[in-house]
Amino acid sequence: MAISIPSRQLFIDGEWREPIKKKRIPIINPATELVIGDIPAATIEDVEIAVAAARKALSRNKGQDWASASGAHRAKYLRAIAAKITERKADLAKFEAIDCGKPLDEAAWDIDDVAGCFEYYAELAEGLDAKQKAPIPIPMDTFKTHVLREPIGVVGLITPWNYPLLMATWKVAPALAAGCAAILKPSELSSVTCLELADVCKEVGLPPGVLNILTGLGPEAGAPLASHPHVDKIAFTGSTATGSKIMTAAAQMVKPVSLELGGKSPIVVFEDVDLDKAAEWTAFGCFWTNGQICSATSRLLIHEDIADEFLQKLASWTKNIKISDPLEEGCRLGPVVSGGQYEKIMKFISTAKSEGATVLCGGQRPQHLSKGFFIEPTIITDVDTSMQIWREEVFGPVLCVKKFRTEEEAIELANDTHYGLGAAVISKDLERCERVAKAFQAGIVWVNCSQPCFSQAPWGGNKRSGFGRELGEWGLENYLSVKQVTQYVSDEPW
Ligand code: TXE
Repeated sequence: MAISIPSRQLFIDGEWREPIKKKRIPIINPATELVIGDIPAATIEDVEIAVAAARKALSRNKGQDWASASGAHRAKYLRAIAAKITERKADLAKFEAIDCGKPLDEAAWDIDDVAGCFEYYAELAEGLDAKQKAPIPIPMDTFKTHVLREPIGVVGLITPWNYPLLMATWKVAPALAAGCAAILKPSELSSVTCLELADVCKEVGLPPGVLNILTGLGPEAGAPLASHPHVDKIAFTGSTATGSKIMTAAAQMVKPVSLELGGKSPIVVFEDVDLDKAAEWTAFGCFWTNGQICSATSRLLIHEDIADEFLQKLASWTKNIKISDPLEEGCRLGPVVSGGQYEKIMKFISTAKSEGATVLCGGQRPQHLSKGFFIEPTIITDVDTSMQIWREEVFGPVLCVKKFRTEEEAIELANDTHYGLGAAVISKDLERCERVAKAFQAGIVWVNCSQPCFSQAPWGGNKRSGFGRELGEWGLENYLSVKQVTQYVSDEPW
């Protein structure tokens, strides 16, 4: 299937613009290792122009600019974007598949979620109008107090490569709904669909400067955005190391940040489970999107009474996962995103072996695929809690396993990590599930499942997995500033 990727420029002030330095970055299809196009590479000069355009979008025609327009007005654009995304779904899914290696079916679900997320924040934008000027009860009748919920201003949105358009949407949709003007910097490893979002914005006539999209490298395009004095907030999803740099840059200007960072999430499987169902959720929780999910439940804690039988089932389930080019019918696992990620994951596996762990299944390039960054889904046992494979985020299809005896021990092992993003528990005893869910130190907990995610529910982590919540009404709050207005209403002198 020959797919041609449109050649695009940066999207600034409602127009396509060649980057000032005219640099471009090749797009590599991770399934074939072939160059299939290129994207523009923004630098600090382009960031300056984009920030000025975004500021202008918030100040032009005072009273009718994006920030002071009604939520209902902004919602019309968000709904129009959702409709166009749905119209272009087939192409967008293919672009996602060849740009980041995601199986085509999964990519199509992502695009549905993108449209759903824009629709959802259109609804919340409409709801904002009714919430404005809501009176606050205060204990003195000589005063009246109400609250205005105003957009934070110009926001920088820096996103990763694992869910290229969806992660961008989790930030763009609420930011625009709130009335902010945004500059989106997607990952250089997979920017194609974000540039298509720019084309959609052009088509629906989104006012110039409201959304600017700068593709490019992290240090060249992301860093100047994070440290820019006229960017009022940064929202970031990516590695903990880069998140820390962004926080440091933002701290210089006391700029708010929200950070969704890495994870090493546990899944605890008790002895009373249906083994087949539990094996399926365990495999799905770690191997979905090739394990390239911040919340992947990549540490399995299995009750020792069922460990041997469960691992046998899990291994045979895992060996049956169809690994192929993402465009091939029935593909369940594509390549990892890049040569760099491939090397990094293989190194994790070899270090685990050298530290004494056992590879129960996988751990290699699949024999039937000689090209592409493919790695077999891998299960690693005989793991010690001091090993790198147990402690560090792999961000690949690698599950490591430890046995436990008691509920207390399982919770202690689950929480023994610097991260705190997701956690899952599988058991028929729902009271136990509730206890364990409460005890997990994580922002997202799944009971008898792993990974489902809904636009309406909060998403984010604790500890080194970051702070702030995306999605739901929390996602909108990220981009709003609350202003207290108190009026003296008595005729009596104060
Ligand atoms: O991430 P980065 P990379 C983890 C995962 C992966 C590792 C490296 O473990 O193996 O990170 O991936 C931009 N200032 N996650 O290198 O660097 C960059 O251009 C401003 C987990 O891709 O965090 C991209 O747009 N921006 C994760 C974004 O930051 C900078 C998803 C993320 O890139 C920058 C992705 C800088 N100095 C990777 N340097 C998750 N939590 O979902 C880079 N960027």
